[in-house]
Amino acid sequence: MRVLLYRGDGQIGQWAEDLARALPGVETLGWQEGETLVPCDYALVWNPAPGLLSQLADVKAIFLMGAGVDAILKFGDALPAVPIVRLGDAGMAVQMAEYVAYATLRYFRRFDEYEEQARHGLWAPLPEYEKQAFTIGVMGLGKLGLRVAETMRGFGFPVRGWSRTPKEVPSVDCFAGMESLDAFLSGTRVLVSLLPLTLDTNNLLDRRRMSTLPKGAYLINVARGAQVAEPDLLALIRAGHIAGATLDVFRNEPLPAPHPFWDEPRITITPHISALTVRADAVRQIALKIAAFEAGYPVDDVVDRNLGY
Ligand code: OXD
Repeated sequence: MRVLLYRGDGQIGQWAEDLARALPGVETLGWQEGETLVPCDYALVWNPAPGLLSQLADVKAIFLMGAGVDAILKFGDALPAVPIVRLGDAGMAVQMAEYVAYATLRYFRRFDEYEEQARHGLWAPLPEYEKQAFTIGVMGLGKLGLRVAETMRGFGFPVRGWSRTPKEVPSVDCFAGMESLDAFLSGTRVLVSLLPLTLDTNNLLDRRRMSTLPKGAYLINVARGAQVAEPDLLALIRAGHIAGATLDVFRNEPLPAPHPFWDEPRITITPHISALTVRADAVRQIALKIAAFEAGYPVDDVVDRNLGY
């Protein structure tokens, strides 16, 4: 079996070694711009180049080395008509839960304010926030969103979730569809986005919707930056409506040097590290899915191009 490996950052060496271990006998190959690809059974890609996609019409499936699909679906009709499979959890859900728990507790226990006080040599206990008034609202109830919701429930926070289609999650107040979005937002103190980026979620968090959050709300974005209208977020923070934001993703990455977010102390910036692909888990998962394809069994996490995830 021949498998093509391609990453926009060129880092395929370890993936090739791990895949050879997981699928003995597999032949892995790379590709460079301008080359003609030899026929392959499968492709593993991340941030693929357009010149490569047109050569993948005969593979049995394209596997993504990450969870997000926007970087491949943006090619639209230029994509070959073969199944595209994203990573399921693969070690990312626990990292998302760690990140969101850290950011939420930092606000809830007011560590952000204590950090600031300590910088000024100030010893001054602040009133505690009431946990029942600190509802966590998780947008996107896929594998990662569910893990985040469960983790925050475990700390005793009220948790609500919002998804495109109705879901039932124990101890989570579930909302579904655009018609319930305002009701979901109006009772959310900490808004966490784990939504995929689609035509419907691009700019979903605009000024009007973010104003629906109660005064003093926080935003944690670990999904895709383009879901947030960045100037609107900045305006709402400066106006005091949104108390702070922890952002791991941005419309343009790396976040450009002159971007005003860098100068806003109520915005905490991390460089797209909330959940890094755990290569060993990812390769194990992909190898099992290749075995399922070969045996003609159904495979999880096949991307629905109409839905955009
Ligand atoms: C992903 C990411 O989609 O790293 O996996 O953002």
